[in-house]
Amino acid sequence: MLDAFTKVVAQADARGEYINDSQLDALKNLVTEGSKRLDVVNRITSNSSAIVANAARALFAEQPQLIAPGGNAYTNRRMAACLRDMEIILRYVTYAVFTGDGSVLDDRCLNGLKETYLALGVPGGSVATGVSKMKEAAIAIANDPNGVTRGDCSSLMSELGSYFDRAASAVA
Ligand code: PEB
Repeated sequence: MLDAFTKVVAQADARGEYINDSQLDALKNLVTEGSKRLDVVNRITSNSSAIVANAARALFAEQPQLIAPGGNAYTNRRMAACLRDMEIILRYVTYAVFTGDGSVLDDRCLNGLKETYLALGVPGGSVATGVSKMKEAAIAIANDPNGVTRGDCSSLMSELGSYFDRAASAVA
Protein backbone atom coordinates (compact mmCIF):
# COMPACT_ATOMS: atom_id res chain seq x y z
CA MET A 1 0.00 0.00 0.00
CA LEU A 2 1.50 3.27 -1.15
CA ASP A 3 0.55 6.93 -0.95
CA ALA A 4 1.50 9.80 -3.24
CA PHE A 5 4.78 10.27 -1.33
CA THR A 6 5.88 6.66 -0.89
CA LYS A 7 5.04 5.99 -4.53
CA VAL A 8 7.48 8.68 -5.66
CA VAL A 9 10.11 7.27 -3.30
CA ALA A 10 9.56 3.73 -4.59
CA GLN A 11 9.88 4.90 -8.20
CA ALA A 12 13.00 6.96 -7.52
CA ASP A 13 14.62 4.14 -5.53
CA ALA A 14 13.91 1.64 -8.29
CA ARG A 15 16.01 3.84 -10.58
CA GLY A 16 18.58 4.71 -7.91
CA GLU A 17 17.85 8.40 -8.40
CA TYR A 18 17.03 11.40 -6.26
CA ILE A 19 13.50 12.73 -6.34
CA ASN A 20 13.32 15.05 -9.34
CA ASP A 21 11.90 18.56 -9.67
CA SER A 22 8.67 17.61 -11.36
CA GLN A 23 7.96 14.99 -8.70
CA LEU A 24 8.68 17.54 -6.00
CA ASP A 25 6.42 20.09 -7.70
CA ALA A 26 3.58 17.59 -7.92
CA LEU A 27 3.91 16.69 -4.25
CA LYS A 28 4.17 20.34 -3.26
CA ASN A 29 0.93 20.94 -5.12
CA LEU A 30 -0.65 18.00 -3.31
CA VAL A 31 0.24 19.61 0.02
CA THR A 32 -0.90 23.13 -0.89
CA GLU A 33 -4.17 21.80 -2.26
CA GLY A 34 -4.52 19.31 0.58
CA SER A 35 -7.54 20.85 2.25
CA LYS A 36 -9.59 20.33 -0.91
CA ARG A 37 -8.69 16.65 -0.80
CA LEU A 38 -9.70 16.36 2.86
CA ASP A 39 -12.98 18.16 2.13
CA VAL A 40 -13.72 15.63 -0.61
CA VAL A 41 -13.02 12.71 1.73
CA ASN A 42 -15.14 14.30 4.45
CA ARG A 43 -18.07 15.04 2.16
CA ILE A 44 -18.16 11.55 0.67
CA THR A 45 -17.69 9.89 4.04
CA SER A 46 -20.48 11.83 5.69
CA ASN A 47 -22.86 11.12 2.80
CA SER A 48 -21.83 7.52 2.22
CA SER A 49 -25.16 5.92 3.18
CA ALA A 50 -27.09 8.15 0.80
CA ILE A 51 -24.57 7.59 -2.00
CA VAL A 52 -24.83 3.80 -1.61
CA ALA A 53 -28.61 3.67 -1.15
CA ASN A 54 -29.38 5.96 -4.09
CA ALA A 55 -26.95 4.17 -6.40
CA ALA A 56 -28.44 0.79 -5.43
CA ARG A 57 -31.99 2.07 -5.95
CA ALA A 58 -31.05 3.40 -9.40
CA LEU A 59 -29.31 0.11 -10.25
CA PHE A 60 -32.38 -1.95 -9.27
CA ALA A 61 -34.70 0.39 -11.18
CA GLU A 62 -32.58 -0.15 -14.28
CA GLN A 63 -32.03 -3.89 -13.73
CA PRO A 64 -35.15 -5.13 -11.89
CA GLN A 65 -34.20 -8.74 -12.59
CA LEU A 66 -31.59 -8.40 -9.80
CA ILE A 67 -34.32 -8.10 -7.15
CA ALA A 68 -36.79 -10.53 -8.75
CA PRO A 69 -36.87 -14.14 -7.49
CA GLY A 70 -33.64 -15.81 -8.61
CA GLY A 71 -31.90 -12.45 -8.97
CA ASN A 72 -28.59 -11.74 -7.33
CA ALA A 73 -29.95 -9.22 -4.85
CA TYR A 74 -33.12 -11.24 -4.13
CA THR A 75 -33.60 -12.14 -0.45
CA ASN A 76 -32.56 -9.83 2.35
CA ARG A 77 -29.28 -11.67 2.75
CA ARG A 78 -28.17 -11.00 -0.83
CA MET A 79 -29.52 -7.44 -0.76
CA ALA A 80 -27.51 -6.81 2.40
CA ALA A 81 -24.39 -8.33 0.81
CA CYS A 82 -24.87 -6.13 -2.24
CA LEU A 83 -25.26 -2.90 -0.26
CA ARG A 84 -22.29 -3.90 1.87
CA ASP A 85 -20.14 -4.53 -1.22
CA MET A 86 -20.99 -1.09 -2.61
CA GLU A 87 -20.17 0.47 0.75
CA ILE A 88 -16.81 -1.37 0.86
CA ILE A 89 -15.89 -0.15 -2.63
CA LEU A 90 -16.87 3.43 -1.75
CA ARG A 91 -14.82 3.26 1.44
CA TYR A 92 -11.70 2.15 -0.46
CA VAL A 93 -12.27 4.95 -2.99
CA THR A 94 -12.18 7.43 -0.09
CA TYR A 95 -8.90 5.88 1.09
CA ALA A 96 -7.45 6.29 -2.41
CA VAL A 97 -8.47 9.95 -2.59
CA PHE A 98 -7.11 10.52 0.90
CA THR A 99 -3.70 9.03 0.11
CA GLY A 100 -3.61 10.36 -3.45
CA ASP A 101 -2.81 6.89 -4.72
CA GLY A 102 -4.92 4.01 -6.00
CA SER A 103 -2.80 1.18 -4.64
CA VAL A 104 -4.83 0.72 -1.45
CA LEU A 105 -7.94 0.29 -3.60
CA ASP A 106 -6.18 -2.12 -5.95
CA ASP A 107 -4.43 -4.23 -3.34
CA ARG A 108 -7.08 -4.49 -0.64
CA CYS A 109 -10.35 -4.32 -2.55
CA LEU A 110 -10.13 -4.94 -6.29
CA ASN A 111 -7.46 -7.61 -6.42
CA GLY A 112 -9.31 -10.87 -7.09
CA LEU A 113 -12.75 -9.29 -6.81
CA LYS A 114 -13.79 -10.19 -10.34
CA GLU A 115 -12.86 -13.82 -9.70
CA THR A 116 -14.79 -13.74 -6.42
CA TYR A 117 -17.89 -12.50 -8.24
CA LEU A 118 -17.46 -15.11 -10.95
CA ALA A 119 -17.27 -17.84 -8.32
CA LEU A 120 -20.32 -16.48 -6.50
CA GLY A 121 -22.34 -15.98 -9.67
CA VAL A 122 -22.69 -12.24 -8.93
CA PRO A 123 -22.93 -10.30 -12.22
CA GLY A 124 -19.80 -8.13 -12.36
CA GLY A 125 -21.26 -5.87 -15.03
CA SER A 126 -24.11 -4.96 -12.67
CA VAL A 127 -21.66 -4.20 -9.87
CA ALA A 128 -19.80 -1.95 -12.34
CA THR A 129 -23.05 -0.12 -13.13
CA GLY A 130 -23.67 0.38 -9.41
CA VAL A 131 -20.15 1.73 -9.01
CA SER A 132 -20.60 4.24 -11.83
CA LYS A 133 -23.82 5.42 -10.21
CA MET A 134 -21.89 5.98 -6.98
CA LYS A 135 -19.32 7.89 -9.03
CA GLU A 136 -21.92 10.36 -10.32
CA ALA A 137 -23.41 10.88 -6.85
CA ALA A 138 -20.02 11.22 -5.14
CA ILE A 139 -18.76 13.76 -7.67
CA ALA A 140 -21.99 15.77 -7.40
CA ILE A 141 -21.59 15.91 -3.62
CA ALA A 142 -17.81 16.47 -3.58
CA ASN A 143 -17.93 19.14 -6.30
CA ASP A 144 -20.88 21.06 -4.84
CA PRO A 145 -19.69 24.69 -4.69
CA ASN A 146 -22.07 25.52 -1.82
CA GLY A 147 -20.77 25.79 1.72
CA VAL A 148 -17.06 25.81 0.86
CA THR A 149 -14.52 28.35 -0.35
CA ARG A 150 -14.75 28.14 -4.12
CA GLY A 151 -11.74 27.02 -6.05
CA ASP A 152 -10.69 24.87 -8.99
CA CYS A 153 -11.31 21.24 -8.14
CA SER A 154 -11.26 19.87 -11.67
CA SER A 155 -8.12 17.76 -11.37
CA LEU A 156 -9.20 16.41 -8.00
CA MET A 157 -12.60 15.49 -9.44
CA SER A 158 -11.04 13.67 -12.35
CA GLU A 159 -8.76 11.84 -9.92
CA LEU A 160 -11.81 10.89 -7.82
CA GLY A 161 -13.64 9.73 -10.94
CA SER A 162 -10.66 7.65 -12.00
CA TYR A 163 -10.81 5.57 -8.80
CA PHE A 164 -14.46 4.72 -9.45
CA ASP A 165 -13.60 3.90 -13.09
CA ARG A 166 -10.81 1.66 -11.88
CA ALA A 167 -13.22 -0.19 -9.58
CA ALA A 168 -15.88 -0.51 -12.28
CA SER A 169 -13.48 -1.83 -14.90
CA ALA A 170 -11.93 -4.26 -12.41
CA VAL A 171 -15.24 -6.10 -11.95
CA ALA A 172 -16.97 -5.59 -15.33
C1 PEB B 1 -16.81 -9.10 -1.92
N1 PEB B 1 -19.11 -10.13 -1.98
C2 PEB B 1 -19.74 -11.27 -1.59
C3 PEB B 1 -18.77 -12.15 -0.98
C4 PEB B 1 -17.55 -11.46 -1.00
C5 PEB B 1 -17.81 -10.22 -1.63
C6 PEB B 1 -16.21 -11.97 -0.50
C7 PEB B 1 -19.02 -13.54 -0.45
C8 PEB B 1 -19.14 -13.60 1.06
C9 PEB B 1 -20.37 -12.90 1.55
O1 PEB B 1 -21.48 -13.16 1.07
O2 PEB B 1 -20.20 -12.05 2.42
N2 PEB B 1 -15.98 -8.73 0.34
C10 PEB B 1 -16.66 -8.11 -0.78
C11 PEB B 1 -15.73 -7.01 -1.16
C12 PEB B 1 -14.59 -7.10 -0.39
C13 PEB B 1 -14.78 -8.19 0.55
C14 PEB B 1 -16.04 -5.99 -2.21
C15 PEB B 1 -13.43 -6.21 -0.49
C16 PEB B 1 -12.47 -6.12 0.45
O3 PEB B 1 -13.98 -8.57 1.44
N3 PEB B 1 -25.51 -8.58 -5.87
C17 PEB B 1 -26.18 -7.93 -6.84
C18 PEB B 1 -25.49 -6.70 -7.24
C19 PEB B 1 -24.25 -6.70 -6.35
C20 PEB B 1 -24.37 -7.94 -5.52
C21 PEB B 1 -25.15 -6.71 -8.70
C22 PEB B 1 -23.90 -4.19 -6.35
O4 PEB B 1 -27.22 -8.30 -7.37
C23 PEB B 1 -23.41 -8.33 -4.61
C24 PEB B 1 -24.17 -5.42 -5.50
N4 PEB B 1 -22.04 -9.76 -3.21
C25 PEB B 1 -23.25 -9.50 -3.79
C26 PEB B 1 -24.14 -10.53 -3.39
C27 PEB B 1 -23.43 -11.43 -2.61
C28 PEB B 1 -22.10 -10.94 -2.49
C29 PEB B 1 -21.11 -11.59 -1.74
C30 PEB B 1 -25.59 -10.66 -3.73
C31 PEB B 1 -23.95 -12.69 -1.99
C32 PEB B 1 -23.88 -13.80 -3.03
C33 PEB B 1 -24.48 -15.08 -2.54
O5 PEB B 1 -24.13 -15.54 -1.43
O6 PEB B 1 -25.30 -15.61 -3.27
